[in-house]
Amino acid sequence: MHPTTLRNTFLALAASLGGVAEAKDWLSPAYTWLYQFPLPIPPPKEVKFSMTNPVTGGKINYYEVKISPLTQQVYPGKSKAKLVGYDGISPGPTFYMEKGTEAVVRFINNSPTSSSIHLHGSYSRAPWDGWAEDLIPPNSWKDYYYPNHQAARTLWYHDHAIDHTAENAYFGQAGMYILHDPAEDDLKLPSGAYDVPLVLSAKQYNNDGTLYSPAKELTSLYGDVIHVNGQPWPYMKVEPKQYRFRFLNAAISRSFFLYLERDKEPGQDKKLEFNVIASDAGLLSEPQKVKDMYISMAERYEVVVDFSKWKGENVTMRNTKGFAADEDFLHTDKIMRFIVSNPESTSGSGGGGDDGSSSLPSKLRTIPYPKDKDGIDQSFKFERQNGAWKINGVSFSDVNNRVLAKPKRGRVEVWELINSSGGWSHPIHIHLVDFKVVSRTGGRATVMPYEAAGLKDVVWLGPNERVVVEAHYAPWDGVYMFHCHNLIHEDHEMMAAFNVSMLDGLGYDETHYIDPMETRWRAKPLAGNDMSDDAARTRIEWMAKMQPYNHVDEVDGWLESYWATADDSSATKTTAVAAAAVAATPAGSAATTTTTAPPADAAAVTPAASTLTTTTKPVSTTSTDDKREKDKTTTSKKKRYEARPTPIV
Ligand SMILES: [Cu+2]
Repeated sequence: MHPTTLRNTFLALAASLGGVAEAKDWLSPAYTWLYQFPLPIPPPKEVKFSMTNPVTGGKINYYEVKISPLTQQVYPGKSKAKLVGYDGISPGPTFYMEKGTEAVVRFINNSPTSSSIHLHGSYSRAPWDGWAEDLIPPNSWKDYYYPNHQAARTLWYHDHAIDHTAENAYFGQAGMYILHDPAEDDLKLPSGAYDVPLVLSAKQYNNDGTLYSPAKELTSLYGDVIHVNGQPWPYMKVEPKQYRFRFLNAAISRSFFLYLERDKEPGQDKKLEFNVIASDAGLLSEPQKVKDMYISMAERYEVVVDFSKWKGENVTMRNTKGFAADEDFLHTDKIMRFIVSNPESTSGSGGGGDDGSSSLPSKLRTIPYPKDKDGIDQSFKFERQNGAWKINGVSFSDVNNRVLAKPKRGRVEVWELINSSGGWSHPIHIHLVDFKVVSRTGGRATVMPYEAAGLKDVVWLGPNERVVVEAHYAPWDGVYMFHCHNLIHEDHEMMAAFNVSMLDGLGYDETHYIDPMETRWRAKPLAGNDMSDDAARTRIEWMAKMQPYNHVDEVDGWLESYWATADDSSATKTTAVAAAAVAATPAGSAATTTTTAPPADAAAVTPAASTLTTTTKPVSTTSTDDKREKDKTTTSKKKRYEARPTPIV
């Protein structure tokens, strides 16, 4: 029995004996300051320097983020909570990025535990995707190279360290990363002070005001204290105008079913209308008018709320009790309060168009859905076996078997996700791709309109649900993770990998980035020489010369013309070779020692120890390049696509 359950049982027992009046009201000390503290807004992350990409002539922005301990006074009069956050704040600073400007972000780990950083929503190359075993140990650093080339969207960066993601994210390692593009800017959606990030989370505190740790939890930590941008139940003063709110559910186990109500006229039957305009992969095709909205862990939804009808009133954002698997407590049905002023500001340029009007475009964008495809290519059962969380019976520490899919680069695949674990919720995140939610059967038995009208990278697999998703496995090859985003489940092995295979005949002689543990990109210990701006420039130049992202606009076209003439079997051989090598261990490809990974059965029982030990056994994946057979039919293509420079290592 995990601690929360034990305590709940005690409280319930005490209540039944008349000893406690309100069982399950609180697990934390009572928090009595609802709507009394303002909503904090994380500061924007500043660029350290900009430079020119030596190959493309484009701009690269360079940032440094220090992962540092901090304290936060959550309970007035009690001890401060001890957290670890990006730049020593939680949530971390917000990155504001423009499409077309690449970024290199150096994460410097000044905390006592290892980290790995995943930029969720970015098709980063595998070595910069935050592979769980690609750790940045304490007193080390790693540079992450991000393309910023996708459509405008709300991304987030968060910890992904093997076996410790839940603790690290919960204790503060999460922040927003907002990508703009000109097409979205042209829509004149609410901007500036009217475009507000709202990072939701749910936590539990100890009696002294410090944060309760999820480290020993085995199933879920739902939390009884709801936070927005790090503050429990805050308020926000707004003008009677339109606001764009970017919701991110950064809770480790709690889903939300949100709605708005006027304090004057509360009630589930009086929910207020708002528009959902964007999801994980950016804008929807058109605004979806709703009165409530589900948001599970790691999902992002952007909404526009028009406060002009509620001048001088309070509007409260509520959560719904009694849905999904989540445990409810006294105030978990409340999120935050908006205090709507009477007069509008005369200076604001946001709020829906230059004139402050309340219009919203009826059409937002054309969604690049993958081409329709029949049938099921992969089927995954998310299940609980003898208390362990697994995908098709496999644990992430089962390194010989954890590559569960080998989609060929550029192919569209349909994946079936089945919740076979009884009453639990599993938001499923597939790295690299944006997918279409095709269908949902069982459970809620419907795809919500705001899920269907855009592309997503997380889909909520509710209790007893089966969801079908379809994605284009592009633009890159390489080994990526997919997993449950209940981070307790993820840390306890509900995670696996897929290997987007190299194509022999693509005829595009690129430097490969298939191995997320490749030595040259790994973290390095802090050393004075490395940390100067000059050293950083030299390193960025070296990375840029290998052109990880240069041809992204052309790649889709190349893949399309490849598949127009190639048949599936021609690529299978390569796929199998590459997948086997990486499946044996994801460790570095530069080393030459080949070792066998340990047997997996013990790993399933004690995942923490055995998973970590497997990460130190590198195997060569470069040999797979040598084994590739050259496809004679693509010689002309090969000439057309110039060769890349040899990597400098
Ligand atoms: Cu799960």
